[in-house]
Amino acid sequence: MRVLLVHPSALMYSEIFLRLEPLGLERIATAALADGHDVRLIDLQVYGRADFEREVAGFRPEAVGFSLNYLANVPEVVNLAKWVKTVLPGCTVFAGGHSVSFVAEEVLDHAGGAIDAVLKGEGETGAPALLAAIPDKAMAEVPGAVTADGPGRPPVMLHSLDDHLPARHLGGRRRKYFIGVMDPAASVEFTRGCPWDCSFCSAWTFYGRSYRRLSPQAAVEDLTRVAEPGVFIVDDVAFIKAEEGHEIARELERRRIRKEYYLETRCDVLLRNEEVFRRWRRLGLTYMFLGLEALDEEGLRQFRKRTTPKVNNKALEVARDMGLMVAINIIADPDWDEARFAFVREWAMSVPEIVNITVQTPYPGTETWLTESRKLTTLDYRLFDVQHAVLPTRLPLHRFYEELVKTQAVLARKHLGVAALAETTGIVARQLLRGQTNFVKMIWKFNKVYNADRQHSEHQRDAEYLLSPPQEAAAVPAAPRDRQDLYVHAPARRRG
Ligand code: B12
Ligand code: SF4
Repeated sequence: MRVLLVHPSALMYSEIFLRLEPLGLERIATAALADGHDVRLIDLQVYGRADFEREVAGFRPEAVGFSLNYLANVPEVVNLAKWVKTVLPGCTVFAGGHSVSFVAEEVLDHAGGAIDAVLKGEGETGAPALLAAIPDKAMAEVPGAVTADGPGRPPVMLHSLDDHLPARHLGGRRRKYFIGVMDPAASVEFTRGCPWDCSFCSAWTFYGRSYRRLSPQAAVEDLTRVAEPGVFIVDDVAFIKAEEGHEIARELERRRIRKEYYLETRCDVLLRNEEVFRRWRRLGLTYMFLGLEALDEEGLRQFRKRTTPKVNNKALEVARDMGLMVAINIIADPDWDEARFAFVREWAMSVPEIVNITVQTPYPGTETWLTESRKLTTLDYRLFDVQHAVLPTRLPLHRFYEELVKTQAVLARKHLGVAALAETTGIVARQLLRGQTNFVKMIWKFNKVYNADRQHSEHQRDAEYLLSPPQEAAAVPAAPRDRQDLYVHAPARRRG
């Protein structure tokens, strides 16, 4: 069967920092190729709408699968699906990915028949099963599939992550993928899932609070297929288990593979497993993202981060001592006033790290979606991008954005600091020599993207599709004791 896999376009506010390859779709492509399908992949982060239309017209796919990891991409994907059905009425259209797994019925509804099925959960198992079911019109029977007939059987977890290493050759325009100064950058996955349960996050509810890994052999095999010198490790929390990180490191040392790495981890994990991070530093680990989220005890408790300001500060010291370039995330509560923004700005200026500010956003699939007692002020999917306030702000909304943008400017200064540093160390010059301009362009785009008037005016746009509001908060216990309603993949003890 001719199958076209499609990743939607990048979100404007993220694109200035990074643009990464669609790893999930590349893995699904491998699974579909193994079943003998003729598979193509188009990533609209790096190709335009005209390219997509040309691909559909030329390839005439019998099935089109959209990736919907991000809620803000829902309207775009629904409209693309409707367009596909008008030009190829016989084509089966399906969608899968992180966010759509939590709003499957709503998305089918918005599409009004243009999306035949939403596949919840991991796609490496679901997509091949769905493709196999198309000729018999048995899609509703596929585990994880939600169709016009309603939800069917629960999704099945992949037996081994070693199977279906990403089909990177299908993408094209790989030089467009970058993260900060790491330009170009490929992505790899060593582990999947997260055993913590932060209240604002859906990584744990998607994977049923499980945590799995690729074998060190498969992880290294995948790395050897990566041509780029820079690698972003997509794991939610890198090197949770020190021994696993050591095993991969050992193999890389043996095979003398050295690249530049960017990873994300928790402060407590960095402290607990300092040695493994030091070893990876020697192998090329250069950039680290630490999700601090809050600066005070109370904030950390509210987010159920299960860590303390003391641990966080200590971790920053350790990372500095290792000579890593660290980026930190802080979550801005819409309740912040001028004084709180000023405090955060002051703090951000006092630390050498790059500080990133995102706005607290209750997403479907998170606990805060159910427990957040403040009423959502908008149901426009496009505003659920952690750069807009979707909860009531204490300050007038425009004022809130002014403060946010002013704070983002601190961030910009940090970035410009990094740029200046990069320039002095010759990184930018070397990138330009190699024709890599993503990072340089990003520096200039910054002021254009972060703009209070624009962010404010985006709330006034007409919304074609609206998110269904969460159930009345009162109907939901404050801290759901039985969290099974949140899970996409059921936790191990419930599975089966
Ligand atoms: C790596 C990552 C990123 C990378 C993006 C990589 C990329 N090109 O997509 C970067 C760093 C760029 C990123 C940025 C952001 N991210 Co992010 N990210 C992740 C993370 C940690 C892992 C995703 C990943 O690559 N996994 C590995 C691959 C192999 O899996 P996958 O892509 O999920 O695909 C699997 C399934 O989803 C499914 N699937 C995917 N597509 C399809 C398609 C079909 C047809 C089917 C059937 C199945 C299917 O099958 C795949 C294989 O099993 C997740 C958390 C998580 N654990 O999922 C958050 C997560 C997805 N991100 C999140 C957020 C909020 C963001 C940002 C908005 C945050 C920010 N601070 O700016 C930005 C927006 C990015 C954008 N699109 O512009 C939220 C999503 C919230 C939401 N509901 O929308 C998540 C869930 C984290 C969280 N805190 O809850 N992110
Ligand atoms: S925020 Fe990080 S540590 Fe917390 S549940 Fe999500 S992935 Fe895990």
